[in-house]
Amino acid sequence: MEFSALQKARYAYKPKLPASLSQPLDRIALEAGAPTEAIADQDELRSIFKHSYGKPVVKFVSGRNERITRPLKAGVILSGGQAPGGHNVIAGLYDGLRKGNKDSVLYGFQGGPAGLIENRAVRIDDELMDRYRNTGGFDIIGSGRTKIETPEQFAASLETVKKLALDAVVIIGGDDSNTNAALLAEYFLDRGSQAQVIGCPKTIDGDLKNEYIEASFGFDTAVKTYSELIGNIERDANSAKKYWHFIKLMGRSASHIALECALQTQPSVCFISEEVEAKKMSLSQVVETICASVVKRAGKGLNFGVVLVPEGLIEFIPEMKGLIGELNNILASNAEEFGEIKSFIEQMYWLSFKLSKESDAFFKSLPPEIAKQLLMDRDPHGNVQVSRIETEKLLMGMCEQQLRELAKQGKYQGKFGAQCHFFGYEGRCAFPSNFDADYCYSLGFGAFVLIASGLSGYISNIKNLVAPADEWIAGGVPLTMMMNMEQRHGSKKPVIKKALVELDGKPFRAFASQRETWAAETSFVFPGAIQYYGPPEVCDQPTITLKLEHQP
Ligand code: FBP
Repeated sequence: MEFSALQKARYAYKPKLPASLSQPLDRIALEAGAPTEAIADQDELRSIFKHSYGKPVVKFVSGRNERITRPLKAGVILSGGQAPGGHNVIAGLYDGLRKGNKDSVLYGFQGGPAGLIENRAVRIDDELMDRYRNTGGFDIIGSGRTKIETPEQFAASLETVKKLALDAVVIIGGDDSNTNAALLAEYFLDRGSQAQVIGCPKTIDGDLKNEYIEASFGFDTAVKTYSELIGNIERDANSAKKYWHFIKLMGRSASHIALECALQTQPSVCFISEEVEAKKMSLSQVVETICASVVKRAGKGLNFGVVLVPEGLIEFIPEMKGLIGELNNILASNAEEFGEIKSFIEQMYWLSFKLSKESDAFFKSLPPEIAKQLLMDRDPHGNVQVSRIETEKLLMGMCEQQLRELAKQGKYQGKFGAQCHFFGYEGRCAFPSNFDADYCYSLGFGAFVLIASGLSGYISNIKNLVAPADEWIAGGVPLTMMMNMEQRHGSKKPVIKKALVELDGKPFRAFASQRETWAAETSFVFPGAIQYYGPPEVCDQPTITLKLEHQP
C-alpha cells in the first residue's frame, strides 16, 4: 500500500494526554465517588444488573497504584459505523498496556462483535499498530453491527474470553454497543468470570452524550469534514447563482450533525428533526418552509440556496413516523410471507390490508422510489436504514411541485434548478482532527487504566473538553448510570438513553436566533478543510456545539 504525504506526517503526530494520564503509570490512582443510580427505572435495572449496578464514578488522580504494572491480556472490538479516531483509541489502549508491562497482550476482534462470538482475533503488535496511528477508518480490524443478544451468543463470547485467557474486553461503540458492553459485563460476573468489560463512546452522530460524556468521538472530524464540503457547495452556489442544493447529512436519529454544520456554514435552510417532531410539522409544512425561503430569495433575484436535511428527519415527521412504526411491526412479524412477494405493486397491495387507513393513504402518496426505500431491510437493531432513504430527493421533488403551483397563482416568479447531495460516508473515515486524535488516544489510555484497576461495566470518559488537552479530566463512569428501560421490539429493554438535540439548549437557540436572516439573505460561511498543523485557533478548536454547551 502506498502512503500519502499527509499519512506519513500524521504517523509522527504525538497525541496529547490529560495531565492525570501523562504521569508515571504507578502514580495514576483512582478516586471513587459515591454509589450511583440509573437515570430512571432504578429497581428494574438493579435486578437486571445484579452484580454491576450502582458502582461509583471514578476519576484518575495522582497517587499510588501498585496493580497497574501487572501483565494483562485484553481484546478490543470496533462496533457499528466508522468514526474518525477509532484507530487512536486502540493505539492509546495498546500503548497503555505495553507501558504497564511489556508482556501485556492486545487482541483485536475482527469484524465487530461477531469477531468475539466467533473467536476471530488478531494479535496487535508494534508493526500493525504503527501503520494505523492517527489515521481514519476502522480497517485495522474492521467493524460490524452484530448485536450480542441470544444466550448462545453470550455463551460463545465467554468461551472466546476463556480460550484467549483475557482479562478484559474493550467495546468501542455507540449507545447500543455500550448497552451491549454493560450486559456482557454483567453476564461475565454472573458466570463467575473475572473478565472485565469497558466501553468507549463512539459515533459521528454525537448522540451518546450526557453529563459525563461531553462528546462521542468522531463527531468533531465528521462535522468539520461535512462543513468543508457544504462551504464548498455554498461557494459554488454563490458563484453560479443557478441552483438550490439539497444536502442530506448523516445522523440516524438525532440532528446534532446538521445543527453543528448549520452553525459552521449558515445555510439558507436547515431542519432539526427534534423540532419538526415537537412542532408536529407535516411533510407539506417542511416543504412550505423551504419554498418560503426560495420565494423570498427569488424576490431579491437570488435563485440559489442551500438546504440541510438530517437523514433522521424522515422518521421525525409525524405521519412518516406512524407509517415507519407500522411497517416495522408488520415486516418483523410477517417477514417470511413478505419476503415471498416479489413485485412492488404486489407488496403495496398486500400492505394495504395491514396498514391503518391513514398510513396506507400516506404510503401511497409517496413517490414510488421513496416507498420502495421504506421497505428495505432493517439493521440488526431493527432500525430503518435512513442513510438509504433519499429524503433530499423527496423534498426537492415536492418543492418543484409546490413552486409550480405558486407560480400559477402568481406568487413566485423565480427560476428553480436543484441538485441533491448526500454527505455521510465522506466524513466517517477522514483523518481524525487533532481534537479527535487526542481525545481518542486519551479514551483508549483511560480504558487501560480502568482495566488495570480491576473495573468492569464502565465507560472510559474525558471531561472539560473545551480546555487544552492537558486540562482534560479523565476517568470512568458506570454504564448502568446512563440507562433506562425502553420499549424495543415489543418488550422493555435496558438501554443507554440517546441524547437528542435539546430545543432549549444553547446550540439550538443560537441557530434559531439566526435562521430567519439566513433564509432571506445569503449568509454563507466557508470553513475550509480541517487543518492539522498551524496555530491552535485554526487547528485545535472544538466544535461550536461543544463550546456553546459548555459556555459558562
Ligand atoms: P453508529 O451509530 O454506529 O456510530 O453509526 C452512525 C451512522 O454513521 C449513521 O449516521 C448512519 O445512519 C449509519 O451509521 C449508516 O450505517 P451503515 O454504515 O450501516 O450504512
